[in-house]
Amino acid sequence: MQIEKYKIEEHNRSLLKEHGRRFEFAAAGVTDAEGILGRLVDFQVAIPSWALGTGGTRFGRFSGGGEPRSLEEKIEDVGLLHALNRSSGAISLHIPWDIPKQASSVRALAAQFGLKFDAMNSNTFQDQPGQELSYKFGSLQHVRKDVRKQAVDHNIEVIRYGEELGSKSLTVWLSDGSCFPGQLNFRQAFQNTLEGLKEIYAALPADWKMFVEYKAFEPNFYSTTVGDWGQSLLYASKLGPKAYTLVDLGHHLPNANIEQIVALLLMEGKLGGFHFNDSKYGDDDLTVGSIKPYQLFLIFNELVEGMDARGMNHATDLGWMIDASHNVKDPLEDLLQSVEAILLTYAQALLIDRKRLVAAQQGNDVVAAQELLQGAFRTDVRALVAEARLRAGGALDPLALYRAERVREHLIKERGAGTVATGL
Ligand SMILES: [Mn+2]
Repeated sequence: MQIEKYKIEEHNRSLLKEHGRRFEFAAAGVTDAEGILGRLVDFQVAIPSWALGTGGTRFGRFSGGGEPRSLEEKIEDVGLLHALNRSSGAISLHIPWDIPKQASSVRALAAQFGLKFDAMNSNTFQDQPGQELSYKFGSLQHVRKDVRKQAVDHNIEVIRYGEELGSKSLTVWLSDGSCFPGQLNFRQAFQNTLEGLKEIYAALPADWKMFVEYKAFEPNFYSTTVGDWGQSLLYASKLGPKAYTLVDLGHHLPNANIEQIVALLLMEGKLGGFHFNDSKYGDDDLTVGSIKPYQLFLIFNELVEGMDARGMNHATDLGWMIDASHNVKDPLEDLLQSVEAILLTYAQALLIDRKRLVAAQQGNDVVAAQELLQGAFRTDVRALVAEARLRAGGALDPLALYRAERVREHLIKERGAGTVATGL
Protein backbone atom coordinates (compact mmCIF):
# COMPACT_ATOMS: atom_id res chain seq x y z
CA MET A 1 0.00 0.00 0.00
CA GLN A 2 1.28 3.42 -0.94
CA ILE A 3 -0.23 6.86 -0.59
CA GLU A 4 -0.09 8.74 -3.86
CA LYS A 5 1.58 12.13 -3.89
CA TYR A 6 -1.56 13.86 -5.09
CA LYS A 7 -3.48 12.51 -2.07
CA ILE A 8 -0.97 14.18 0.22
CA GLU A 9 -1.24 17.42 -1.74
CA GLU A 10 -5.02 17.27 -1.64
CA HIS A 11 -4.93 16.69 2.11
CA ASN A 12 -2.51 19.58 2.60
CA ARG A 13 -4.61 21.92 0.51
CA SER A 14 -7.62 21.24 2.69
CA LEU A 15 -5.68 22.21 5.83
CA LEU A 16 -3.45 24.91 4.45
CA LYS A 17 -5.43 27.97 5.49
CA GLU A 18 -5.76 26.93 9.10
CA HIS A 19 -2.16 25.75 9.21
CA GLY A 20 -0.92 29.06 7.78
CA ARG A 21 -2.62 30.95 10.56
CA ARG A 22 -1.13 28.71 13.25
CA PHE A 23 2.32 28.67 11.71
CA GLU A 24 2.46 32.45 11.42
CA PHE A 25 1.63 32.75 15.10
CA ALA A 26 4.17 30.09 16.16
CA ALA A 27 6.97 31.46 13.97
CA ALA A 28 6.45 34.99 15.29
CA GLY A 29 7.25 33.79 18.80
CA VAL A 30 10.51 32.08 17.83
CA THR A 31 13.89 33.72 17.27
CA ASP A 32 15.21 31.56 14.43
CA ALA A 33 12.21 29.80 12.92
CA GLU A 34 13.93 29.14 9.58
CA GLY A 35 16.95 27.58 11.27
CA ILE A 36 14.72 25.33 13.35
CA LEU A 37 12.67 24.32 10.32
CA GLY A 38 15.83 23.31 8.47
CA ARG A 39 16.96 21.14 11.35
CA LEU A 40 13.55 19.51 11.64
CA VAL A 41 13.55 18.66 7.94
CA ASP A 42 17.00 17.04 8.27
CA PHE A 43 16.19 14.99 11.36
CA GLN A 44 15.40 11.36 10.53
CA VAL A 45 14.39 8.62 12.93
CA ALA A 46 14.96 5.00 11.98
CA ILE A 47 12.08 2.56 12.29
CA PRO A 48 12.89 -0.91 13.57
CA SER A 49 11.51 -3.73 11.48
CA TRP A 50 10.04 -5.41 14.58
CA ALA A 51 7.80 -2.46 15.42
CA LEU A 52 5.65 -2.93 12.31
CA GLY A 53 3.70 -5.82 13.77
CA THR A 54 1.74 -5.83 16.98
CA GLY A 55 4.03 -6.32 19.92
CA GLY A 56 3.37 -9.17 22.25
CA THR A 57 3.99 -9.80 25.89
CA ARG A 58 4.77 -13.13 27.47
CA PHE A 59 1.04 -13.42 28.13
CA GLY A 60 -0.34 -12.88 24.69
CA ARG A 61 -0.29 -11.19 21.35
CA PHE A 62 -3.26 -9.59 19.65
CA SER A 63 -2.62 -9.02 15.98
CA GLY A 64 -4.51 -6.16 14.42
CA GLY A 65 -4.26 -7.73 10.98
CA GLY A 66 -2.48 -6.69 7.83
CA GLU A 67 0.94 -7.15 9.39
CA PRO A 68 3.88 -7.34 6.98
CA ARG A 69 4.64 -10.91 5.93
CA SER A 70 8.11 -10.32 4.57
CA LEU A 71 11.05 -7.97 4.69
CA GLU A 72 9.77 -6.38 1.50
CA GLU A 73 6.41 -5.60 3.12
CA LYS A 74 8.16 -4.17 6.16
CA ILE A 75 10.10 -1.85 3.87
CA GLU A 76 6.83 -0.86 2.20
CA ASP A 77 5.33 0.00 5.59
CA VAL A 78 8.27 2.20 6.55
CA GLY A 79 8.07 3.76 3.09
CA LEU A 80 4.46 4.61 3.79
CA LEU A 81 5.36 6.25 7.11
CA HIS A 82 8.15 8.19 5.43
CA ALA A 83 5.84 9.38 2.66
CA LEU A 84 3.47 10.74 5.31
CA ASN A 85 5.95 12.39 7.67
CA ARG A 86 9.23 12.63 5.69
CA SER A 87 11.08 11.92 8.96
CA SER A 88 11.22 8.11 8.93
CA GLY A 89 13.85 7.73 6.26
CA ALA A 90 15.61 4.65 7.60
CA ILE A 91 14.86 1.09 8.64
CA SER A 92 16.73 -0.97 11.19
CA LEU A 93 16.83 -4.71 10.55
CA HIS A 94 17.07 -7.61 12.88
CA ILE A 95 18.80 -10.85 11.99
CA PRO A 96 17.50 -13.57 11.76
CA TRP A 97 14.00 -12.08 11.57
CA ASP A 98 14.82 -10.08 8.43
CA ILE A 99 17.42 -11.99 6.47
CA PRO A 100 17.56 -10.40 3.01
CA LYS A 101 17.32 -13.17 0.43
CA GLN A 102 18.47 -10.93 -2.39
CA ALA A 103 20.32 -7.95 -1.05
CA SER A 104 20.40 -6.02 -4.31
CA SER A 105 16.63 -6.10 -4.79
CA VAL A 106 16.02 -5.26 -1.12
CA ARG A 107 18.37 -2.29 -1.50
CA ALA A 108 16.61 -1.16 -4.64
CA LEU A 109 13.20 -1.41 -3.00
CA ALA A 110 14.34 0.68 -0.03
CA ALA A 111 15.87 3.28 -2.34
CA GLN A 112 12.58 3.52 -4.18
CA PHE A 113 10.99 4.73 -0.92
CA GLY A 114 13.95 6.96 -0.06
CA LEU A 115 14.99 4.71 2.83
CA LYS A 116 18.44 3.95 4.19
CA PHE A 117 19.48 0.98 6.27
CA ASP A 118 20.20 2.00 9.83
CA ALA A 119 21.96 -0.16 12.44
CA MET A 120 21.82 -3.93 12.08
CA ASN A 121 20.68 -5.85 15.16
CA SER A 122 21.91 -9.29 16.13
CA ASN A 123 19.98 -11.79 18.20
CA THR A 124 21.55 -14.08 20.76
CA PHE A 125 18.66 -13.78 23.18
CA GLN A 126 16.65 -16.55 21.52
CA ASP A 127 17.46 -19.98 20.18
CA GLN A 128 16.59 -20.31 16.52
CA PRO A 129 15.18 -23.48 14.96
CA GLY A 130 18.01 -25.82 14.10
CA GLN A 131 20.56 -23.90 16.13
CA GLU A 132 23.31 -26.16 17.40
CA LEU A 133 23.99 -24.72 20.86
CA SER A 134 21.62 -22.99 23.28
CA TYR A 135 21.79 -19.47 24.71
CA LYS A 136 19.81 -20.49 27.77
CA PHE A 137 22.75 -19.54 29.99
CA GLY A 138 23.94 -16.61 27.93
CA SER A 139 25.80 -16.06 24.70
CA LEU A 140 29.03 -14.04 24.80
CA GLN A 141 29.31 -14.52 28.58
CA HIS A 142 28.76 -18.29 28.35
CA VAL A 143 31.05 -20.60 30.32
CA ARG A 144 31.50 -22.74 27.21
CA LYS A 145 33.81 -21.53 24.47
CA ASP A 146 31.81 -23.18 21.66
CA VAL A 147 28.64 -21.29 22.64
CA ARG A 148 30.58 -18.02 22.73
CA LYS A 149 32.03 -18.76 19.31
CA GLN A 150 28.58 -19.43 17.89
CA ALA A 151 27.43 -16.03 19.18
CA VAL A 152 30.49 -14.27 17.76
CA ASP A 153 30.01 -15.94 14.38
CA HIS A 154 26.36 -14.87 14.34
CA ASN A 155 27.28 -11.23 14.95
CA ILE A 156 29.86 -11.34 12.17
CA GLU A 157 27.23 -12.82 9.87
CA VAL A 158 24.95 -9.88 10.76
CA ILE A 159 27.71 -7.44 9.81
CA ARG A 160 28.07 -9.17 6.44
CA TYR A 161 24.32 -8.86 5.75
CA GLY A 162 24.53 -5.21 6.74
CA GLU A 163 27.43 -4.58 4.37
CA GLU A 164 25.37 -5.92 1.49
CA LEU A 165 22.58 -3.49 2.33
CA GLY A 166 24.71 -0.42 2.97
CA SER A 167 24.23 -0.26 6.72
CA LYS A 168 27.04 1.35 8.72
CA SER A 169 26.55 0.04 12.25
CA LEU A 170 25.89 -2.97 14.41
CA THR A 171 23.90 -2.82 17.62
CA VAL A 172 24.68 -5.55 20.10
CA TRP A 173 22.16 -6.06 22.84
CA LEU A 174 22.83 -9.06 25.03
CA SER A 175 20.31 -10.56 27.38
CA ASP A 176 23.22 -12.24 29.17
CA GLY A 177 23.18 -12.24 32.93
CA SER A 178 21.95 -14.40 35.75
CA CYS A 179 18.70 -15.01 37.55
CA PHE A 180 20.10 -16.19 40.87
CA PRO A 181 22.98 -15.27 43.17
CA GLY A 182 25.92 -17.58 42.74
CA GLN A 183 24.93 -18.56 39.21
CA LEU A 184 27.63 -16.47 37.60
CA ASN A 185 31.14 -15.28 38.28
CA PHE A 186 30.70 -11.59 37.41
CA ARG A 187 34.32 -10.98 36.41
CA GLN A 188 34.48 -14.06 34.25
CA ALA A 189 31.18 -13.18 32.57
CA PHE A 190 32.56 -9.70 31.84
CA GLN A 191 35.87 -11.03 30.49
CA ASN A 192 34.18 -13.61 28.28
CA THR A 193 31.83 -10.96 26.94
CA LEU A 194 34.67 -8.53 26.30
CA GLU A 195 36.66 -11.18 24.48
CA GLY A 196 33.67 -11.95 22.23
CA LEU A 197 32.95 -8.29 21.58
CA LYS A 198 36.60 -7.80 20.60
CA GLU A 199 36.32 -10.53 17.98
CA ILE A 200 33.15 -8.93 16.59
CA TYR A 201 34.77 -5.51 16.68
CA ALA A 202 37.72 -6.86 14.70
CA ALA A 203 35.29 -7.90 11.95
CA LEU A 204 33.79 -4.39 11.58
CA PRO A 205 34.43 -2.62 8.27
CA ALA A 206 36.55 0.54 8.64
CA ASP A 207 33.61 2.95 8.35
CA TRP A 208 31.30 1.08 10.72
CA LYS A 209 30.32 1.77 14.31
CA MET A 210 29.44 -0.75 16.96
CA PHE A 211 26.82 0.13 19.57
CA VAL A 212 26.88 -1.65 22.92
CA GLU A 213 23.36 -1.44 24.31
CA TYR A 214 22.79 -1.90 28.02
CA LYS A 215 19.73 -2.88 30.00
CA ALA A 216 19.23 -3.09 33.75
CA PHE A 217 17.11 -6.21 33.98
CA GLU A 218 14.84 -8.60 32.06
CA PRO A 219 15.06 -11.34 30.95
CA ASN A 220 17.60 -11.87 33.71
CA PHE A 221 16.52 -10.64 37.12
CA TYR A 222 19.56 -10.87 39.35
CA SER A 223 22.39 -9.53 37.20
CA THR A 224 22.88 -8.37 33.63
CA THR A 225 26.31 -8.53 32.09
CA VAL A 226 25.86 -5.24 30.19
CA GLY A 227 23.55 -3.81 32.82
CA ASP A 228 24.11 -0.07 32.85
CA TRP A 229 25.87 2.78 31.08
CA GLY A 230 28.99 2.37 33.19
CA GLN A 231 29.41 -1.22 32.10
CA SER A 232 28.64 -0.38 28.49
CA LEU A 233 31.14 2.49 28.56
CA LEU A 234 33.73 0.13 30.02
CA TYR A 235 33.28 -2.28 27.14
CA ALA A 236 33.16 0.49 24.54
CA SER A 237 36.33 2.11 25.94
CA LYS A 238 38.23 -1.17 25.96
CA LEU A 239 37.05 -2.02 22.44
CA GLY A 240 38.23 1.15 20.70
CA PRO A 241 37.16 4.23 18.76
CA LYS A 242 34.49 2.50 16.67
CA ALA A 243 32.62 1.28 19.75
CA TYR A 244 29.98 3.42 21.45
CA THR A 245 27.36 3.17 24.14
CA LEU A 246 23.75 3.02 23.05
CA VAL A 247 21.07 4.46 25.33
CA ASP A 248 17.62 2.91 25.23
CA LEU A 249 15.19 5.01 27.25
CA GLY A 250 13.47 1.95 28.72
CA HIS A 251 16.61 0.18 29.91
CA HIS A 252 17.22 1.91 33.22
CA LEU A 253 16.24 1.35 36.79
CA PRO A 254 13.26 3.49 37.88
CA ASN A 255 13.92 7.21 38.20
CA ALA A 256 17.39 7.05 36.67
CA ASN A 257 18.60 10.46 35.53
CA ILE A 258 18.92 9.61 31.85
CA GLU A 259 19.65 13.21 30.83
CA GLN A 260 22.76 13.21 33.02
CA ILE A 261 23.89 9.89 31.53
CA VAL A 262 23.47 11.33 28.05
CA ALA A 263 25.43 14.47 28.95
CA LEU A 264 28.41 12.54 30.29
CA LEU A 265 28.50 10.01 27.46
CA LEU A 266 28.49 12.87 24.94
CA MET A 267 31.26 14.58 26.88
CA GLU A 268 33.36 11.44 26.54
CA GLY A 269 32.57 11.11 22.83
CA LYS A 270 31.05 7.71 23.53
CA LEU A 271 27.35 8.18 22.89
CA GLY A 272 26.67 6.45 19.59
CA GLY A 273 23.03 5.58 19.36
CA PHE A 274 19.69 6.24 20.89
CA HIS A 275 16.54 4.15 21.22
CA PHE A 276 13.32 6.05 21.83
CA ASN A 277 10.31 4.70 23.70
CA ASP A 278 8.47 5.54 26.89
CA SER A 279 7.65 3.68 30.06
CA LYS A 280 5.92 3.84 33.38
CA TYR A 281 7.67 0.94 35.09
CA GLY A 282 10.42 -0.81 33.17
CA ASP A 283 11.10 -1.64 29.54
CA ASP A 284 7.46 -0.97 28.71
CA ASP A 285 8.19 0.03 25.10
CA LEU A 286 5.28 2.46 24.97
CA THR A 287 4.79 5.26 22.46
CA VAL A 288 7.47 7.96 22.71
CA GLY A 289 6.28 10.91 24.79
CA SER A 290 3.13 9.16 26.00
CA ILE A 291 4.09 8.93 29.68
CA LYS A 292 6.97 11.29 30.52
CA PRO A 293 7.23 14.01 27.89
CA TYR A 294 9.13 16.36 30.21
CA GLN A 295 11.83 13.77 30.80
CA LEU A 296 12.16 13.38 27.04
CA PHE A 297 12.52 17.15 26.76
CA LEU A 298 15.25 17.25 29.41
CA ILE A 299 17.09 14.49 27.56
CA PHE A 300 16.82 16.39 24.28
CA ASN A 301 18.08 19.48 26.04
CA GLU A 302 21.26 17.59 26.96
CA LEU A 303 21.50 16.00 23.52
CA VAL A 304 21.37 19.36 21.77
CA GLU A 305 23.69 21.06 24.26
CA GLY A 306 26.17 18.17 24.31
CA MET A 307 26.22 17.69 20.54
CA ASP A 308 26.67 21.41 19.93
CA ALA A 309 29.53 21.50 22.44
CA ARG A 310 31.35 18.90 20.31
CA GLY A 311 30.33 20.41 16.98
CA MET A 312 28.30 17.32 16.09
CA ASN A 313 25.66 17.17 13.37
CA HIS A 314 22.32 16.52 15.08
CA ALA A 315 20.91 14.63 12.14
CA THR A 316 23.79 12.33 11.29
CA ASP A 317 26.28 11.94 14.14
CA LEU A 318 24.09 9.78 16.38
CA GLY A 319 21.97 6.80 15.41
CA TRP A 320 18.36 7.74 16.19
CA MET A 321 15.88 4.92 16.34
CA ILE A 322 12.51 4.10 17.80
CA ASP A 323 12.53 0.89 19.82
CA ALA A 324 8.98 0.30 20.94
CA SER A 325 6.33 -2.29 20.36
CA HIS A 326 3.16 -3.05 22.18
CA ASN A 327 -0.17 -4.68 22.15
CA VAL A 328 -3.04 -2.26 21.78
CA LYS A 329 -2.47 0.22 18.94
CA ASP A 330 -2.17 -0.04 15.20
CA PRO A 331 1.64 -0.16 14.98
CA LEU A 332 1.81 2.31 12.10
CA GLU A 333 -0.34 4.86 13.94
CA ASP A 334 1.82 4.33 16.99
CA LEU A 335 4.99 5.00 14.98
CA LEU A 336 3.51 8.18 13.51
CA GLN A 337 2.78 9.34 17.05
CA SER A 338 6.29 8.45 18.22
CA VAL A 339 8.06 10.27 15.40
CA GLU A 340 5.84 13.30 15.96
CA ALA A 341 6.66 13.30 19.68
CA ILE A 342 10.39 13.13 18.93
CA LEU A 343 10.24 16.05 16.49
CA LEU A 344 8.11 18.17 18.82
CA THR A 345 10.55 17.59 21.66
CA TYR A 346 13.58 18.22 19.48
CA ALA A 347 12.01 21.50 18.32
CA GLN A 348 11.38 22.54 21.92
CA ALA A 349 14.98 21.77 22.86
CA LEU A 350 16.13 23.95 19.94
CA LEU A 351 14.10 26.83 21.40
CA ILE A 352 16.08 26.98 24.63
CA ASP A 353 17.99 30.22 25.00
CA ARG A 354 21.47 28.77 25.65
CA LYS A 355 23.14 32.07 26.51
CA ARG A 356 20.59 32.94 29.13
CA LEU A 357 20.69 29.40 30.53
CA VAL A 358 24.47 29.58 30.94
CA ALA A 359 24.12 32.98 32.60
CA ALA A 360 21.51 31.59 35.00
CA GLN A 361 23.75 28.63 35.82
CA GLN A 362 26.81 30.83 36.36
CA GLY A 363 24.78 33.12 38.58
CA ASN A 364 23.25 30.25 40.57
CA ASP A 365 19.87 31.58 39.50
CA VAL A 366 17.94 28.34 39.90
CA VAL A 367 14.57 29.95 39.28
CA ALA A 368 15.64 31.56 36.01
CA ALA A 369 17.11 28.24 34.80
CA GLN A 370 13.85 26.45 35.47
CA GLU A 371 11.84 29.22 33.81
CA LEU A 372 13.99 28.97 30.69
CA LEU A 373 13.63 25.23 30.38
CA GLN A 374 9.94 25.14 31.12
CA GLY A 375 9.29 28.15 28.92
CA ALA A 376 10.62 26.12 25.98
CA PHE A 377 8.80 22.97 27.06
CA ARG A 378 5.47 24.79 27.31
CA THR A 379 5.77 26.34 23.85
CA ASP A 380 3.35 24.90 21.32
CA VAL A 381 5.61 23.94 18.42
CA ARG A 382 3.13 21.73 16.56
CA ALA A 383 2.74 24.22 13.71
CA LEU A 384 6.54 24.45 13.30
CA VAL A 385 6.85 20.69 13.00
CA ALA A 386 3.91 20.59 10.59
CA GLU A 387 5.49 23.33 8.47
CA ALA A 388 8.77 21.40 8.31
CA ARG A 389 6.84 18.34 7.17
CA LEU A 390 4.97 20.37 4.56
CA ARG A 391 8.21 21.77 3.15
CA ALA A 392 9.69 18.27 2.99
CA GLY A 393 6.71 17.01 0.99
CA GLY A 394 4.89 15.23 3.80
CA ALA A 395 1.36 15.52 5.12
CA LEU A 396 0.29 18.32 7.44
CA ASP A 397 -1.53 15.79 9.60
CA PRO A 398 -0.09 12.32 8.86
CA LEU A 399 -2.33 10.47 11.29
CA ALA A 400 -5.50 12.06 9.93
CA LEU A 401 -4.51 11.22 6.36
CA TYR A 402 -3.58 7.65 7.37
CA ARG A 403 -7.07 7.22 8.80
CA ALA A 404 -8.85 8.99 5.96
CA GLU A 405 -7.12 6.69 3.48
CA ARG A 406 -8.15 3.66 5.56
CA VAL A 407 -4.63 2.28 5.30
CA ARG A 408 -5.09 -0.52 7.81
CA GLU A 409 -8.24 -1.78 6.07
CA HIS A 410 -6.34 -1.85 2.80
CA LEU A 411 -3.45 -3.72 4.38
CA ILE A 412 -5.79 -6.31 5.89
CA LYS A 413 -7.46 -6.80 2.51
CA GLU A 414 -4.08 -7.19 0.84
CA ARG A 415 -2.28 -9.30 3.44
CA GLY A 416 -5.03 -10.93 5.45
CA ALA A 417 -6.36 -10.55 8.98
CA GLY A 418 -4.24 -13.28 10.52
CA THR A 419 -0.74 -12.31 9.41
CA VAL A 420 1.94 -12.17 12.06
CA ALA A 421 5.12 -10.22 11.41
CA THR A 422 8.38 -11.75 12.54
CA GLY A 423 9.54 -10.22 15.77
CA LEU A 424 8.79 -10.47 19.44
MN1 LIG B 1 16.71 -0.99 22.40
